[in-house]
Amino acid sequence: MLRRRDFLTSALASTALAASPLPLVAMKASAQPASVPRLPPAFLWGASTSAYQIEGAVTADGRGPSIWDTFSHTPGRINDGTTGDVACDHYNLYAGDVELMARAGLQAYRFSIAWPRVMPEGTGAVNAKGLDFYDRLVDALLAQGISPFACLYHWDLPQALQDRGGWHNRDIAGWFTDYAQATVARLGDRVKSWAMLNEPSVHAIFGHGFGNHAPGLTGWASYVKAQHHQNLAQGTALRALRAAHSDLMLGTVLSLQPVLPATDRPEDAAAAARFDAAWNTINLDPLFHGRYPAAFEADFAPLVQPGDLAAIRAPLDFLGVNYYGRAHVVNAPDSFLAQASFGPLPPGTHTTAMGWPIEPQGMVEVLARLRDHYGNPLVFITENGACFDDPAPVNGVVIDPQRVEFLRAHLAAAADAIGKGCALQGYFVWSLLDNFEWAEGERRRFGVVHVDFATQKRTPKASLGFLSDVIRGKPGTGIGGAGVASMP
Ligand code: IFM
Repeated sequence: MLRRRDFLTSALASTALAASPLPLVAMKASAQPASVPRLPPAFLWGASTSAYQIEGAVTADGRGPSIWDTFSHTPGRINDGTTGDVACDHYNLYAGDVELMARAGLQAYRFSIAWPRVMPEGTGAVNAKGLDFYDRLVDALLAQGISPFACLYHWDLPQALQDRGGWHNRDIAGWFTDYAQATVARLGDRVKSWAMLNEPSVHAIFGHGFGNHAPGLTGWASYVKAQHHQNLAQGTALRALRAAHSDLMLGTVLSLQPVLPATDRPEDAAAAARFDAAWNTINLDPLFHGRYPAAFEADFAPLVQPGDLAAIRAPLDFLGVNYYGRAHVVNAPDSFLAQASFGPLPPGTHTTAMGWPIEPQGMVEVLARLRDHYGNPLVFITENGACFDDPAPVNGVVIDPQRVEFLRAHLAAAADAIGKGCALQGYFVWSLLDNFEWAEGERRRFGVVHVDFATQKRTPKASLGFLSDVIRGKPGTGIGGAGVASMP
């Protein structure tokens, strides 16, 4: 197995830092110079995406249907009526997208593999043509010196498996492990970093509890089953991959947010504790401590078989943390989610176009919690970014000062956390491209690259130029700083 430091060194040795710099595009200075966060030289810089959100080509080369195909084609499910049928057409346009990353100086790319491309029926025969796509993508990345970070599951379950119970069927731990082994057998000679699952609690909460994500199931019992079987699949697959391969970095990705009561009412404090268990520690505690949070042990007990908790606790080489903001929570007796729900934000809190609070310090709190209560694991921020109502492209650029400021503030928080002893080793912006934002469809834009969904034209945003300058260590960068951002 690669030691952690060796892995980072080899990833950095092959970075695109030497790639040709991007042409300069003037950006109007309109604010006071902002400080530029200083991150360690070995810090890894990347961008993140997921398969269903960008690939399109949903029937190409033998891909089977996923639960998101079914869901997005169900009238009324997606707010703007779009689907992932085409999305960013990354399946066909991946080479240009890789080129953009290289020109920006990004060193790593986190993407997910679509299980229905690899196994259209979810189990059984492997679809070689589906894996060929990832082969081409990985080779293109490596040719540009970009390290591939693959995630095996980002919510696009084969529909055929949903028809057999999906995450409610305990057999899914074995199905997922077979799929993981087939995928790593093909790509593991070049892809050295593998995450098992993306945000299992979010998938359980929204897809299997609230029902506003695929597969649209509802209720607490449904959430509990989806949660336990994801945990079990994660641990089972990770152990199998570890046994078969000695040179891989294996981990998983969680969405973590500090949870605070929205008021000083005691019932909201109790609700916040329950919400924290249902969102955060429902994954963290079994992963690192081999137990479910005490508040919910009884709910999980009927599902937990001998050996499950030991399997889930398989040691991770890294933890991916997706951070967007804190949760401000109120008691909500009617909410399926532990009788708790999102409440009002503290007065004066700035928000993104999703209405999410902008709270960079929460990232430090999450990382400090991992340091203090979960053994300070090696962490990558595998997602952080923001949705704003960006202006249209003008002269080949989209000026997105709010996103620049969001990134600057969160990179400062990352530096702060490292200074406080957190084992943070890298940062992947969410997202490389504007994409299909699940139930919100295409109207919510998180990219550092603008996508015109009608023409598929890519236009870099100022935020990509900002990141590019930070990666290259240029002083004075930032909104209103030097007044210039490097842009493709
Ligand atoms: O788009 C999602 C991603 O798929 C998972 N994490 C949060 C992002 C923004 O909502």
